[in-house]
Amino acid sequence: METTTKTKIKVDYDSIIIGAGFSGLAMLHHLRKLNFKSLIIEAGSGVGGTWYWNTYPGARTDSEFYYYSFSFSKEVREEWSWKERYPAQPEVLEYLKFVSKRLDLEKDIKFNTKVLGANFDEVNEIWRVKLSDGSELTTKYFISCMGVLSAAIYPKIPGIDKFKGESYHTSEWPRDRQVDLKGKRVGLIGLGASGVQIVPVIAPIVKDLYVFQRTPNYVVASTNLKVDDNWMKQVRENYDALHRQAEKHGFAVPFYKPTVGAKDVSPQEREEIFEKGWLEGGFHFMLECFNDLATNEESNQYASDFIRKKIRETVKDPVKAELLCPKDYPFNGKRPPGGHGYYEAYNNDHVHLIDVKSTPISEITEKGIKVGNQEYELDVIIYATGFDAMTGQLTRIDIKGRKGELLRDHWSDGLKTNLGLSVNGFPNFFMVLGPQTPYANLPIAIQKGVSWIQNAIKHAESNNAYAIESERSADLEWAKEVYRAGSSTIMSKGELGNAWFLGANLDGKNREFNVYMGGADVYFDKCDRVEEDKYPGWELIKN
Ligand code: N01
Repeated sequence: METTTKTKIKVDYDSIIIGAGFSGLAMLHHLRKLNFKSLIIEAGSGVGGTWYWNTYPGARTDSEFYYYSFSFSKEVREEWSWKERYPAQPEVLEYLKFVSKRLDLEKDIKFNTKVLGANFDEVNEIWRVKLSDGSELTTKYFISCMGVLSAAIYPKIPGIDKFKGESYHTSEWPRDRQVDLKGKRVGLIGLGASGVQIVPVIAPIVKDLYVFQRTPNYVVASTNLKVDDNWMKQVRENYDALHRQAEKHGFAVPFYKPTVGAKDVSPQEREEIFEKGWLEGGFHFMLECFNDLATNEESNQYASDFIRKKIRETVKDPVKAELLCPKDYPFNGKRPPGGHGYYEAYNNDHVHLIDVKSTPISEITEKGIKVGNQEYELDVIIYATGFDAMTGQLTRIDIKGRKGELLRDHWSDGLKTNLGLSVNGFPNFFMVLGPQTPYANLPIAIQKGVSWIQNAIKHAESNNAYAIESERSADLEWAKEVYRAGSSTIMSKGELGNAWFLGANLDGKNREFNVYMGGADVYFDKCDRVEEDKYPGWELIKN
């Protein structure tokens, strides 16, 4: 197959995409509609991205199946049946394998290969992409589909390499063998969404589980259910409507939008609404109870109090219960994880909760974890310590734009992107779920993103352009809007819990909103308007 795009010299591909997860698979499919010769470069041996790498015990979606999936392919929608309301990792991985097979994507994926870097050749206006197998490929368009939470971080604790037992990061869990935790003494560091999912799943298996907690989370119970044929049929019949509804929602979910604030109703009504939301569970509690939990401190306080009450009711040991209650930051200050028996697990005597906020972990030793003077002897340590989110995957490799400028240097004084899709100085480079895209349910955002990129490229090609490039003024304007939107949320106020979306979970990273907090619906509208108005803020380079 020949390339079809307008280039100054012959290139190997019209587009090279990094990553074969939700984003990469969707991007490849969309670019095929332009008759592009495309290639995905994927580090893993199979498709799946996040769902390929994160095979830790208990991994599952915090979002429900009917909006944690694509709607663009009729074949996939008709032929795939989900099994669980909150699908577990193996099911999501099977789904992505099915998408890949049904849309015949695998023939254009190069597995077991990493992109080490890429540089924009200004003379020829093409990208040169360096791969881990030593080869270099040329392409007109270079598209990152590396996901937002893929660059793992380990904590900086002295002695981390000394431990003689087994240790695993959640996102680097072994894929070629079962990790046997039966009867073992296991230590867990990290209680974000990953750690919270692990606790109740391994508690019944291990001999002792030592949970080293620095910051407790507001974990909202999620009721998982089997998806029967009837439910699946209803969703199938309404896929388009559900996705349209999700696109009109600030978090990109097809949810009811509440019209009142928690502070504006009587205490009794508030309690009833919170109870109903809690029963519905997961993101429904966060998004469907009231319209001001992320913006009004008083209302947020009511939600935070409600969850603390639930924790105290569930956890029998009052000392553990108090430790598990977040007190120094508000609900939503971190991304709230969904719980599946999380607090209940602490009612087991062999699940020990160690407060490492008051006395931090001092050292990892050959035998285990030392907190102050106390050493906890362990067979296995699990690091659920998160990611260099939103930017890490892009800044850990050498992406060089005009004049050889590195993307990480370009962002060293603050993030600047055009709607999180493009960056000035980096022509023909696009990002699906780049930094400064919405804090939202991702498959819906991905679907919008790939379709926008497809149309922007089509626009460049139909105008005979060598390149399409974001204008600096547009990047700066978007950075201003990202700051404005973030500043109006409770996430920007007071003491916060090291949230990844603020870059606050990593020493040395700039503290700034890495995501757009103004609402996915508002963002999608902006993207649509840019498309309709023929891409103001982007320049076409024709000679
Ligand atoms: O990572 P995190 P994650 N000593 O950054 C702790 C998505 N996701 O992998 O809060 C002790 O949230 C750290 O403590 P603190 C989802 O968007 C989705 O769990 O900094 N603890 C924190 O508890 C999620 O938000 C799903 O005080 C240390 C933890 O490590 C995002 O991924 C499932 C420490 C890191 O939490 C990231 O979640 C899973 C130290 N030295 C994840 N250093 C689904 O729904 C760090 N920590 C699909």
